[in-house]
Amino acid sequence: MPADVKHFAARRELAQAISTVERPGAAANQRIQVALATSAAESRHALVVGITGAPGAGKSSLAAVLADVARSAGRRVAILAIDPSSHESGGALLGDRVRIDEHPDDEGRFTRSIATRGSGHSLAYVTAAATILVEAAGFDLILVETVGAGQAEIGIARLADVVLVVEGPESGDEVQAMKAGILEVADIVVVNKSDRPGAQATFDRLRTGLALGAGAPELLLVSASASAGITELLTTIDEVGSRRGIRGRIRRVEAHLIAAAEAHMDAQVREATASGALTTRAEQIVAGSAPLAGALSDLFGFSEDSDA
Ligand SMILES: Nc1nc2c(ncn2[C@@H]2O[C@H](COP(=O)(O)OP(=O)(O)O)[C@@H](O)[C@H]2O)c(=O)[nH]1
Ligand SMILES: [Mg+2]
Repeated sequence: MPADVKHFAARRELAQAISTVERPGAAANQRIQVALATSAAESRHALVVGITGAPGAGKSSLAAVLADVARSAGRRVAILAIDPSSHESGGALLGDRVRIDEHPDDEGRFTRSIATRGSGHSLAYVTAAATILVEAAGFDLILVETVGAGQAEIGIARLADVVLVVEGPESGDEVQAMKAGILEVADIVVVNKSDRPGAQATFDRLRTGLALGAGAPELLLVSASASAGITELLTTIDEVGSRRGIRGRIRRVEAHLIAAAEAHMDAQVREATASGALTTRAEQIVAGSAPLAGALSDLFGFSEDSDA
């Protein structure tokens, strides 16, 4: 085993490496580069599953039982819980921290919460980096839990090999609302809490609502707390994952770069807004004293080529 693999194999080291990439910069890039080299040397590919859906749908519970099933099949499983709001509420993060200690002696498990004070973009940036590190540490299955909140979905869809959307039985009209957004990025839609009344009705409504045929997501009815349908779910995840092929790591680096570019752009826009440069230029354009052409390069540093 190469030294780097040993280095990343220890969960404590992995946790520290993730802390490093939580602060973008040269040290973070160095860590990511080492991780990619480690993975390439081992030619290992992890299966990254994005788990999304409304709060309370059962994402954390599902991730936990999926991890149990995969772990008992001998797979090394990591759970990354992404929660943009957790630093405000404290609740979800605390819950996830409790889970970290559930398997303290099992080197085949890793759980980590990721919460940054930054924008959705920086969260996507850190998540992509963390996933690359976890893969390098030899985890086969990486479950990334995120909240169903627009920005996070786009990030997770770019990053993950398989996107799982979790619905609760009480969704009702929300199911319709979600169809417009989250369901579009779903590879698999799971109606959770099949032990509860209403789950079957939600499942039926979704089956009718989702266009069946090419491109339509898989639809499953499960119960995380009763551990019903979980083996089937894992099989479906693996099937969808294998259809995707082994481009996963490239996709994760792409997601990382896109998130970095978006964060950079965001910062430029904020700066131009705060400094008044944006307003000044807009006033000049309206008054005819400055051209529209070139405004993007003047304000945001775009090259003239992309400024057409
Ligand atoms: N009855 C029932 N409750 C569940 C099931 N899965 C999760 N729950 C409960 O639903 C609540 C929210 O679950 P959680 O996993 O934290 O949802 P998340 O916010 O999507 O991560 C918790 O009280 C869980 O115990 C299930 O299959 N059946
Ligand atoms: Mg949760």
